[in-house]
Amino acid sequence: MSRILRVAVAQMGGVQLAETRTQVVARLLELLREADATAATFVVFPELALTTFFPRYWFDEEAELDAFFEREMPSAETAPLFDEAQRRGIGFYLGYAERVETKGGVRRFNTSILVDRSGRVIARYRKIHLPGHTDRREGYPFQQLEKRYFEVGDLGFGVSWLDDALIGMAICNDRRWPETYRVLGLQGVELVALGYNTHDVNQYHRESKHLKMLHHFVVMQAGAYQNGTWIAAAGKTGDEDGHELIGGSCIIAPTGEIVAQTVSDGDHVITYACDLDLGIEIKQNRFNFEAHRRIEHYGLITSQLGVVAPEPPDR
Ligand code: CDT
Repeated sequence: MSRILRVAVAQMGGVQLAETRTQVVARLLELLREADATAATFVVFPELALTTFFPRYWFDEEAELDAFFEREMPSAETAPLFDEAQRRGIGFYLGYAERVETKGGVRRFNTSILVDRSGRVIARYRKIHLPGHTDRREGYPFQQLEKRYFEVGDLGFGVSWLDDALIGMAICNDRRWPETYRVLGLQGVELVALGYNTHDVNQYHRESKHLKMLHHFVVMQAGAYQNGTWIAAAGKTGDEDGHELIGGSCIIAPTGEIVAQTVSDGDHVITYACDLDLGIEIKQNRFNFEAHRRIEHYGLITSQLGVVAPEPPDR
């Protein structure tokens, strides 16, 4: 008998700077209800779902920056989402900016959590592949200050059982790196939940909209197929504070096929009945890691960071 998980991807239109947490949570609640109406039992929300994508702005004052961060989860403002999800028996993935106070000082991460159907946080992931820069870039259409505002995640790429589905998490830029999927794949992941915020233009080089979408999909389709896993990717889309975010939220099968995709520029739910056993054939044959991987030849992947090419021949 196949194992079916009805997965919903809850795409959001832009979250404007002026929107309060309470207003955003009201939108998330509506998306949750829509997902429930499609009989979904697991919902994926975007990266930094509770606020605008604030790393596009330079902040001088720590207090200004901290306004975008959550000190606890759930908080008074986000508790209604947890309560409603529990009432409806729906699990979810939620991305947000996490602020933690430790003996060593304040730490900030770009985080996602996995919440089970009883409203309990069962796993946390802190974004590892932080894009952007730490300095202010004059003349750019926007800043990308994730490297300034967040620490590199310290929890690794893990997997957790949510009912009988083995779920891994990743965030936005992580989807462009094959290592993300392979580390999850080596733990037998069956569904990668992923939230993102991707601008429709690059900061420093021109790229056609066609290529932006191609790259968005191609990395996830390859990651799904090469690891025999489902991927559920939820983004923000449309206008966010005058900046355009790409849509293309989607559900991808372990075959690499896109089985569902959003079409609108606003809040929008898509649902698919994911057969978690669909990846088994791929995991047992084409990408049977145990039988075919040759780790004795992969050492450079963990021992070397950048490219070291041999000297070109003298001409
Ligand atoms: N949020 C996020 O990770 N955005 C990145 C932008 C990369 S540009 C340096 C993305 O992969 O879409």
